Amino acid sequence: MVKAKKMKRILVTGAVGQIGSELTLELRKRYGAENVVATGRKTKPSDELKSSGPFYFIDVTRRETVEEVVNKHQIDTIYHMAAILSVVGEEKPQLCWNVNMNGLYSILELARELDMTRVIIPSSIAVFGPETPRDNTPNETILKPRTMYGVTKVAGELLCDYYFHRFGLDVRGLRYPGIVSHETLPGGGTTDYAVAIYYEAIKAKRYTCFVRADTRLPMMYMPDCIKSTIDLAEADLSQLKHHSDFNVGAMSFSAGELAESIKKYVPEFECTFEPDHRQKIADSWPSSLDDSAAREEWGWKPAYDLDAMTRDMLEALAKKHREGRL
Ligand code: AKB
Repeated sequence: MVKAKKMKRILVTGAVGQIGSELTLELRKRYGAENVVATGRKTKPSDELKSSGPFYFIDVTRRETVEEVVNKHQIDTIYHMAAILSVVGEEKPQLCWNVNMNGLYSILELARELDMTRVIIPSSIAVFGPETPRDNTPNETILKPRTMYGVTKVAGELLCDYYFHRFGLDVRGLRYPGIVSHETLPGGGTTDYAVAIYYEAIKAKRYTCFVRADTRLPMMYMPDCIKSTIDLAEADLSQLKHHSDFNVGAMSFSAGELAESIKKYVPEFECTFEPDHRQKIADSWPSSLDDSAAREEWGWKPAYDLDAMTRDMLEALAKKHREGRL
């Protein structure tokens, strides 16, 4: 039986990314700034990320760069957020495999060798494919993705579960839907339109969306994303039947409905739809998720629906725009 231990010193990889940047700040609030070490590969961290606690540049595909920071700060928990997303993964499949698989393998091996307390490794709705039932997609279902990103996420889930069962490493992960936020832009994903549309609604009052209006995907607002990640990390291990592959749902809307929800608050906003190569990826993903396993095993419950998210996003971005920060 794997024994639950206490998380004390945390390393976040991909801390400059869309989720990692906000996750790091929340973890620093909870566990103390000095106990949460942020790392990125190349992108300059924001002033807040850099000044609020330790920050290092590492490359997850070069294990020695990770190991150095892990040893220096006696890390016992890793949130491994660094990954290449779906669109860039299709442009550069070899890079996607290298970062997502070899990077993951290094993290898992390091955690195993050092007998770490916990590793949190996000997965994605990209594990599903065209043969998967699209509506209310179950946790256990057909996993035959058509993108390299999806392939690495399926293989990653299996590898993480293997480390749990074979080595007793407490690895946990959730399948993120598209994540919408106003602090850090996402990079290279298929669901990026659901973020860009808000920025353009405030800046230009118009947006050309790269998927069809009827494209319906599962989405989640950042506060729920951070909550789901930390709630799963802190869940009672004895209650978990799944480990690395929890569906987490929050809302599901079409790109057309998203544009309409913005129009309620920005009536002059105009959205046109010009699907490109990303449409095919979106069409291979579910429209909504059955997340009953997450609800039953660790009490998952989202707070934001589309309208609440739209209000919050527009308010935050309008403020940034007024202050010249957009
Ligand atoms: C992407 O679009 O690639 C990501 C994801 C759903 O994992 N946002």
